[in-house]
Amino acid sequence: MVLGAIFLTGANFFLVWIPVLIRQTMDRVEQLSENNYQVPDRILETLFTTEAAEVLGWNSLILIGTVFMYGVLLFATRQTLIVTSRKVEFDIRNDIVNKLMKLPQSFYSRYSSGEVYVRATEDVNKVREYYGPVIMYSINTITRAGFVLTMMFLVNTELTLWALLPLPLISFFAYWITGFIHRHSTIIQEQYSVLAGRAKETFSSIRLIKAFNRLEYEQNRFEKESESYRVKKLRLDMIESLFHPGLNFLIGISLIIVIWKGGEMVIAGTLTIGNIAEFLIYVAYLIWPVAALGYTTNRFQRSLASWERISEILNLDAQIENKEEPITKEVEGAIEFRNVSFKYPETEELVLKNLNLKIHPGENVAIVGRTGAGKTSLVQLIPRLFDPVKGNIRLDGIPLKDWSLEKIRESIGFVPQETFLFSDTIGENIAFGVQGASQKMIEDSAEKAQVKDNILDFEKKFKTMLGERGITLSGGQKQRTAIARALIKDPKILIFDDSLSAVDTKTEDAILKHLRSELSGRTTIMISHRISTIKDADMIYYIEEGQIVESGTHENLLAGKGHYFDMYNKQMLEEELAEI
Ligand code: M5T
Ligand code: MG
Repeated sequence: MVLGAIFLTGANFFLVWIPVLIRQTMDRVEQLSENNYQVPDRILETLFTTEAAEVLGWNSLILIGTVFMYGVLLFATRQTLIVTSRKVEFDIRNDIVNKLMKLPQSFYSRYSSGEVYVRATEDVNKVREYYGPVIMYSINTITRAGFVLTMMFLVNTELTLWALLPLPLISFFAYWITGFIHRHSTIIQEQYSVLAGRAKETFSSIRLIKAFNRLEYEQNRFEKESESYRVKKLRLDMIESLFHPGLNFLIGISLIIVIWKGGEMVIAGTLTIGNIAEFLIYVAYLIWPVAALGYTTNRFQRSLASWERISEILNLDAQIENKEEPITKEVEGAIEFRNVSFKYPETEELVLKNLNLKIHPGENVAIVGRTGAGKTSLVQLIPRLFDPVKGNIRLDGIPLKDWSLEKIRESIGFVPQETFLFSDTIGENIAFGVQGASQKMIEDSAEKAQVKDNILDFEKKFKTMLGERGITLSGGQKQRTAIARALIKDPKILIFDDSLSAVDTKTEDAILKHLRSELSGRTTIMISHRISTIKDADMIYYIEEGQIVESGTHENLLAGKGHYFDMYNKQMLEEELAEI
């Protein structure tokens, strides 16, 4: 940046000599014309030999040289200052994304994804503008105005003062109009996000809209937002169209003053014609730096606001982080909850209350309970998606907080309740958790999850694209793909959060058989609403309102005639009814 400042000062140094050269040339030409000098017919051939040609030739050459130096230095300025600002932008953006990846879930419930997106893009861009254009224009304004004003005062103090008269107006005008444009662009930007968000929502739920016959309603809703955008945009366009004519009007006033006052002085004999030409150029040189003063003040304020928003994120505490020298040894798979209480950051109510649970390595555990009982919340604590508010969780007897986050997460195969698949091929979706997974690994885990045959039925097999630009899997296919994704990691701990709910009982049996035979020696936690899924588990926990109210094997629990027994009977009854 220092280098850029030096280049820019140099560029402006050369710039101020251009009007001087023009003045000299004009004054010499005028002298020659007063002496009735005869211009030779073929001026180029006689270049540098006749007096007129000498004046024009030499001065042109020097002028070209000066302009050339100005151009080279300006290029060097941009290459240093603007390039620096791009690098700053690159660093800040990486820092933000790095931070965003680590921030706790509570951050994401506080900020919408749109807001997060704007901070990582728009705000970073505004800060870049500070390092680029704002600094560049500021240096430019200072050095150019310094050189130009010095020259102007050297030539004629009175005319300088006259010429400077309208300049503050230009500065103020630029400040006012860029401020106005900025305020309105922000409003328009917001309106645009609303419009884009609505369009995205509409098209991703297009099936629902058609099925509920809401096409016309959605169309009208969109049109209303679109109309509001149009009106706001047109207003901004009008103000923007005012900018250049307005600026030109003020410039015109400056130029008229120079010609008027300068003309008087020429007539009085205190100034030459060349001086007027020189002054007109000086005034033109000053216009942009002076306008830039208003413009940069505005930009500077915006950069500052953006920087505040960015540093707010950068200064946030990641909360769930590795402590110094975390444990990275191999995981055995013993999990213990000790008096664990948990609530979500955005609510007050405890979701888990003083919960105790002990799972031995290789044990096959099931968690059942009514909807909203806290099953999902419980298992989310194991890979530390959240931390408990009270009590602690131990993995192999060591508090989770002492473990390396990467190690814990690497050792857990998690199948969330809601399946998320990326817009990528099925193969890539399965391989997600393992870098450089081989085709064989992908196929094996698909086989274990009982989804391989389905995939082979697709024309492009494992290369079939999913999501927006591809096919949509059935609910059960999605779940099994997610199971394959967990299995491919070959994890010590497997967590299935209601992951067989969309699978028929026959497929479920096949999956469970595989899990039991091949995956023995792994700790498995299975959440389910269906007793058939979990009746063979080593241990079943019944959860109600964040507490374990019953535990034991299937037989034990039935004999206890409690909640589990009721649940079982209800399901048996339903099955019988279904058979009739
Ligand atoms: C238990 C609340 C939810 C419910 C309670 C996942 C989640 C849940 N909750 C939040 O406030 N924020 C969240 O991100 O916590 O919910 P659960 O643990 O999801 O219950 P479940 O898994 O036993 O239910 P289900 O329907 O999956 O069987 O009050 O509002
Ligand atoms: Mg759940």
